[in-house]
Amino acid sequence: MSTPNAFKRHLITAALPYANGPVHIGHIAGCYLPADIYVRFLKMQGNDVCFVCGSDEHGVPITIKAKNEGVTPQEIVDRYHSLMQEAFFGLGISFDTYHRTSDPLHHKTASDFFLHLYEKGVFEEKETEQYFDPVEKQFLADRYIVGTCPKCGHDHAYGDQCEACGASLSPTELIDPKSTLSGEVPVLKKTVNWFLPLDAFQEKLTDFIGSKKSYWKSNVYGQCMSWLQQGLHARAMTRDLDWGVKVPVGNADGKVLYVWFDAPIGYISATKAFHGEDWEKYWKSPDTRLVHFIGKDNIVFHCLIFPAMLMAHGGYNLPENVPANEFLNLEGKKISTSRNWAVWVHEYLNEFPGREDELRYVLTSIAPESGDSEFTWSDFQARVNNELVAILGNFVNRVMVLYKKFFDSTIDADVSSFSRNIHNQVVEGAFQNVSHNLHQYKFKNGLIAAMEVARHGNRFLTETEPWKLFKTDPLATRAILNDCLLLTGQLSFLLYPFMPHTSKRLLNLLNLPNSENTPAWESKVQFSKGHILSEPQHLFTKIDDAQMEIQREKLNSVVEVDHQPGELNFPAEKAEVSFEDFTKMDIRVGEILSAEKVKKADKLLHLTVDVGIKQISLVSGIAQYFAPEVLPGTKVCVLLNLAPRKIRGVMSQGMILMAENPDGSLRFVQSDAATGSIVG
Ligand code: B3M
Ligand code: ZN
Repeated sequence: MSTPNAFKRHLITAALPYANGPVHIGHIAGCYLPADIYVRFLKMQGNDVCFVCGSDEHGVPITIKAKNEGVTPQEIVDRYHSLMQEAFFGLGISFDTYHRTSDPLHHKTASDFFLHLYEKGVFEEKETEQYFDPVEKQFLADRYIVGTCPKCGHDHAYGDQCEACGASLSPTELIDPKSTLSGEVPVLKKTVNWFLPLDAFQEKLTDFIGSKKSYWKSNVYGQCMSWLQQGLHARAMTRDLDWGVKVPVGNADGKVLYVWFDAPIGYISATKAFHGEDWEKYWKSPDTRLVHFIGKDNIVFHCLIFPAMLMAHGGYNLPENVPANEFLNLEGKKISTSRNWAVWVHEYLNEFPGREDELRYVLTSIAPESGDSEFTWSDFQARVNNELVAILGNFVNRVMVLYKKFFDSTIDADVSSFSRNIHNQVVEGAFQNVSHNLHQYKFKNGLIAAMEVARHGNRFLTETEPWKLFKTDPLATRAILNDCLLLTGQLSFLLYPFMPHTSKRLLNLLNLPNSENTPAWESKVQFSKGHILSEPQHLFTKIDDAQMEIQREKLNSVVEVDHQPGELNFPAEKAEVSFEDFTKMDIRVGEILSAEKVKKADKLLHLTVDVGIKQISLVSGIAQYFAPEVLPGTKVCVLLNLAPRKIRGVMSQGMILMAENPDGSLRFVQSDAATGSIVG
């Protein structure tokens, strides 16, 4: 296996997240946190590392979202670009640059890359027939066509795949296809696009992947081999769409580069943005090592398609490793942006200020490194309380408090080495163990190895009982506590890649210099005579049940409003109900009296509605579609006898009936009958 130490330079990339939604804990655990830990560690070891990321701002979903909201795609990506950037920064993800693919530098880079391949004659120009939505007047991406699966008969298969039987499909195979944009039957229309002949790279890619067998993660290697065994086919690298990087050749009006062609070039643009003229050595020098951190759904693009693009271009390094992770689930279900089943990082940072490292710690501990894993709030609470508070925090706090009590927080002689050799062994072992694991992308085990020093410190205190010893032997007590101060210093370096904020706090407690620069790996601390420690302060505090209850309630009050395009637009018919069941529902015409936003909930409005016999309070997930000030006076239909429930602390005593457009946007079901009239 190639060892990172053999290289001078490292270019580390983290997948560019789509700028059509905020970042959630699944993204962090799967990609950004492992990448950040790895980069911090490499930098501590004195490597020249460039860590790039940015927003992926092209692609059809962004155009659909813009259409739904009646704004431009640029407005959508501006909104999410800043939100994501702030969330990453807040959590301490230390990108050297966080770029964006709508930036002119990226457009030029991607355009030049395409042109280079075009001029080399790499592409195949092909005329194909594509589905076209006659109402929306646009070609339809595969995902925006639904119909009946030719293999299993499922009536809601997508143009690229049937999720019922797993068959991969092409849109023309669907029976009774419909556009999810307008609901219309799409028509076939001829169009020319440029294809990358992946089949021509089959052999080179097989050699490339084959050479990784001994040291790539088996899930990544296995997935690549399975693609290769099925045989690669030419893939279109351009699309008929007006949002993206324009295809830089003649006769290509209304066409842009395929989002998966331009997005990985985003890594190159980001490197240029950071390093200017020097960018090339990070991409082309044989002493540079390229590693892509991604989630498992991006494997084929990073391990086969992007390498084929780089091979076709020539002069570029190929990825040395692609340590893709699996998925993180949340409270028993798949995380879903469209269903709002997620813990959003920007919300976490607001609701748990100063607790960035608690999230980093827990997400590293449960990272889906070799299989899907799960986040639950009760596990989060247990790990914070039983590990961070009870082990790490407790050790450091005992040392700080005892030092203050017995020695007025003042060191009486120079202290630079442990009084007992056992500590050296434990600390050296921990540095080696963390290093060994991180080199192999085993972040969970790395963190356990670092925490071992805190466990050791606690055992040492328990065995030596300095609080008892002081009376009879103050000198020995000092030696014990000095050892513990040195252990605390070592912990600040061992934990730095995983918990940089805590690392800083540890140095602050010890009152040691704490520069903005990355500390060196295996650094040592020393205290000079007369050094005064800072006031003892808890590193972590317990998370109580009430805080967790709020989070669980928040999750369970999720209202489904924001659908991904193509998703849920034509749900299958529901099972039959009896007339009697139907008449159980008390639906009445109501009039909205007042509407206001629910605090810290982007999608919710709190409404007061007059339903004739009374006024009720309702919480409705319609904030994205209606401004609160336009609602008073609007006539709506309300299901009155739905069991009341609290949503974000506000009582909701019924439900407003909404109709959902095929594109996922919502409209009121309305009647001009008098307020209070029964519907049924
Ligand atoms: N934006 C997909 C994703 O966010 C895509 C990654 C691009 S990396 C070049 O999962
Ligand atoms: Zn099927």
